[in-house]
Amino acid sequence: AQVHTKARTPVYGKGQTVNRFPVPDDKVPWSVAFPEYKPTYFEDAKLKKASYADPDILNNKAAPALKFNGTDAGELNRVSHEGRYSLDPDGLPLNPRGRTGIRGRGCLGRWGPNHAADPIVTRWKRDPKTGAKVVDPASGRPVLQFVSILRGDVKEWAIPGGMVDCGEEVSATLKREFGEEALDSTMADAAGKAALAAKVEAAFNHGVDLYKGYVDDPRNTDNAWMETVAVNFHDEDGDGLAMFQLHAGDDAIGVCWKDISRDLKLYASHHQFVEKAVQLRGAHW
Ligand code: RP5
Ligand code: MG
Ligand code: MG
Repeated sequence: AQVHTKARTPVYGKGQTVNRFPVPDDKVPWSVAFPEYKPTYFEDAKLKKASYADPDILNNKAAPALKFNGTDAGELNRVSHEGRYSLDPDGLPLNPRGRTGIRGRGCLGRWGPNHAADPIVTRWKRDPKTGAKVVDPASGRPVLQFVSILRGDVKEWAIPGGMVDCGEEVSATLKREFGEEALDSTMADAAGKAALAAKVEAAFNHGVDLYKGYVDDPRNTDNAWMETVAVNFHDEDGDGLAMFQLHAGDDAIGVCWKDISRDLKLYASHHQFVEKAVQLRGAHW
């Protein structure tokens, strides 16, 4: 497997001046000795007051124990898709993909896995006049498009995914986040919200799982990391999802149907997830 790279981005976080301790490729795995390793400790101050965040178990020894590799009483899932993770001598979970140069949670709320869900909504690119599928001349394959959002935090194009709320089903997260980020459902009135939710509900009934596991996210640290379930919702005939009115909402500042090819530059490891949709659909890459 490839070593994580976005999780070693030299400067951590937006508008931050936190530098990661440099970790060369060969020193990423915990199994490789690295005696000089002194990761920078960083914990975003906003986590102290955030309702979604865990207590600071490193500095507050009186904090209640968290059920690592299990599920907390409040139904918070701390199980990793990557298998059992280890804890360091201070009881902090260790990133299953190795060193990142940052110790602590950084700006992630949870110690260990932070679970997200990513809806990859696709359609075929079509000629606006004839409606025929557009075929790439070099590969001879039809071009697939997906709904991409521009993230407000780092200004990178991404899948409109988001965090799984405590006790929430992943299938619900996929619909909710797509509604919030790509259809701007949070700004609609109660009737508008219900109408949008019903549309998404109907269109999201035939998802195909593409990926479950670690995300190479720039927010990852040695003790907290992103994981996701990426699911493909495809509109083969171009008369369902393909016709949705897109409006960027919540923390997204742009939204569009993006042509998919190997040259796409996307947030975190989203490139790798989109490639799986391409393989599934036999599209141009
Ligand atoms: C990525 O961060 C996941 O793949 C998902 O797209 C996203 C979830 O975090 P937020 O969008 O809520 O910041 O790692
Ligand atoms: Mg969101
Ligand atoms: Mg999001």
